[in-house]
Amino acid sequence: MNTLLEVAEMLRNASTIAITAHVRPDGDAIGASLGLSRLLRAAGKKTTIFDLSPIPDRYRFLLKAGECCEAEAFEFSTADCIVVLDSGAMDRSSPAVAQREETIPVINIDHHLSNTLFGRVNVVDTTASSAGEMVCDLARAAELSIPADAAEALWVAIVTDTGRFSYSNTTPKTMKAAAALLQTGIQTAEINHAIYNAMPLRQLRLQGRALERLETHENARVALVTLSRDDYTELGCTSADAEEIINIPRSLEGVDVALFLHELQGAPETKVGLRTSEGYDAAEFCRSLGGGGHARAAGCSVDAPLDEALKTILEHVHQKWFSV
Ligand SMILES: [Mn+2]
Repeated sequence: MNTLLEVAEMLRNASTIAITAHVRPDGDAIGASLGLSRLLRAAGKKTTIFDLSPIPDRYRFLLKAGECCEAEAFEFSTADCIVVLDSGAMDRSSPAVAQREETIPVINIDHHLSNTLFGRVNVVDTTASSAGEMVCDLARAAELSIPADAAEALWVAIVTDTGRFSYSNTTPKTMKAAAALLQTGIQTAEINHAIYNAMPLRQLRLQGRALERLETHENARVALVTLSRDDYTELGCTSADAEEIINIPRSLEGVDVALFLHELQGAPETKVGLRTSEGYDAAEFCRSLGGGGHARAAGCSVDAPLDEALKTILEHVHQKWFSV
């Protein structure tokens, strides 16, 4: 494992830095990428964020022209290093990373318990709430001040990965990082509104559909919702509209294990999102099924249609946590 000080030194000696994050990026992946890119640009570096897509509509207000591109449009020979943010494994990010790892140093900055240390340089801090918080730590290590446009993006990263400062990953250090971002004068109420209270109708309808599907198991200690490919098609939604769906089963009284199972368009498998209470290791559970994540929040895929995947997952849940 390396340190953020070492990364700061590498970045200081670099002139062009390529940045990416995990596929189907969430608020943290997007916010951390934009935040790092902007603070490095303010320090005089050239940066490009590649393959950060698809960006869910609720985060589009953050984007500025010329920050992001497809890997095909980027001249990798100009890059001194590739920073991969918020990604637990090489295959969780753009294939362009694996294709270049021999020739360009890959810097892996992440907070997932299941991180495989796939980079040439690896900083994995499982106590950090978010990759965004780690970018704040990196800025401090590099003695770089955070400009307001970077602060806006990093705020989004921290707010979304902590569930608006409500999950157990929210620490005093998280709050201090957030306070430093506020200090730059960013309009956090407006940002929060854009993320949480400006949902397109289809997204609320999708939540309604999921709520109708709520079911409980194991004496209501397990709650889950499902969405099929047909649900997405019928409501004109994609999985990018489903980021908050897991909060539906998670919010039910007495639930220790919350699950969201859904079928992705154009893929044969079923995606599984998992949120758990203390004493139920979500990362370990998902790792045993080829996925990964954090202790309280993790995910995996099951190579089967929804009904079959649901059976498999419920059997695993029973075996692992409720069979004695
Ligand atoms: Mn994250």
